[in-house]
Amino acid sequence: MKKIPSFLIAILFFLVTACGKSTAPSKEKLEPTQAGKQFDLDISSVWSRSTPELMNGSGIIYMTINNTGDSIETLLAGKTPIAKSIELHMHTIDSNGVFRMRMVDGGRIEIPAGESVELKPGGLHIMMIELTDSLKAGDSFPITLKFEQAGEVTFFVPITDMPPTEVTSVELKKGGYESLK
Ligand SMILES: [Cu+2]
Repeated sequence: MKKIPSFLIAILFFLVTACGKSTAPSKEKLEPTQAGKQFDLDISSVWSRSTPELMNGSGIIYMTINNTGDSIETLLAGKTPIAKSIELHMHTIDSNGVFRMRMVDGGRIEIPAGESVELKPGGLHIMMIELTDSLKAGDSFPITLKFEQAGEVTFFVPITDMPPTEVTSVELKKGGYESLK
């Protein structure tokens, strides 16, 4: 048997590992992370934009909500200890090209069975009204969302300057944020 030069083996090894790395992780991260499948929900890419000062006292939360169940789910309301109230909003551009936001129709966001709804800059978002503190990058705070099927679901929202670049699911807890204490 001919001896294969060691530099060729090194190149082959590099190619194999490089290919493995480029395809595997993104798929894994899209899988729901909840152990025991407590909810038919997978909530990922959660973030709130930092506000160095308490600007007009409001803050915005973005996320992707995936309905992994086989019936429609509806986001009805939310609450957080760091704001007086929460509204479900939509960004729109009016006929004069002016950027506006308004409450979503019916005050609710529907997520069809097996589908995802993205709350992202320029579109749907969760608005925090009358914040009690500024939002510092690196911190996080709890939020409770109320769904028609799943009921109250609580998780932590990380505060960042930039949208997250990776799809990472948050850990969901049943009940309101009061139960975290
Ligand atoms: Cu808004």
